[in-house]
Amino acid sequence: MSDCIFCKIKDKEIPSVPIYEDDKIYVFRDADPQAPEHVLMIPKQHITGLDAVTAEDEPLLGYMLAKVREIAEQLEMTNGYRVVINNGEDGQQTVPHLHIHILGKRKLTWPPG
Ligand code: DGP
Repeated sequence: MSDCIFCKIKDKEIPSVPIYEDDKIYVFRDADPQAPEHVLMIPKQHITGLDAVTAEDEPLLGYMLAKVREIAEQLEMTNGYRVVINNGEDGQQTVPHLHIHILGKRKLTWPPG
């Protein structure tokens, strides 16, 4: 989508620090990290958020979740990590392109704010 910041990042029109890329997803460092390691995994396909996911997208979502462990291993998050998907206004989603936050390398608190 032409005015989507994460589509522009995926298309390399906006620079980012790449962590992993394949034909379905792109993983890059979050510009406003909330932990010593904080990356975002996005689908290359523009999906605005969890509310927009259809049955057709289920294999892609499964693929993304299954990839998380690989990314965590690559980033040496050996002591655990957290996976977050913010959705909608109350979920504090600020970028309307589905993304999975992967945070680690510190003891994360619970509950989230
Ligand atoms: P969320 O609140 O779940 O929509 O998270 C959006 C995240 O995206 C937030 O943690 C900051 C990050 N972000 C926003 N703009 C950019 C950008 O231009 N580059 C990078 N690397 N991250 C961004």
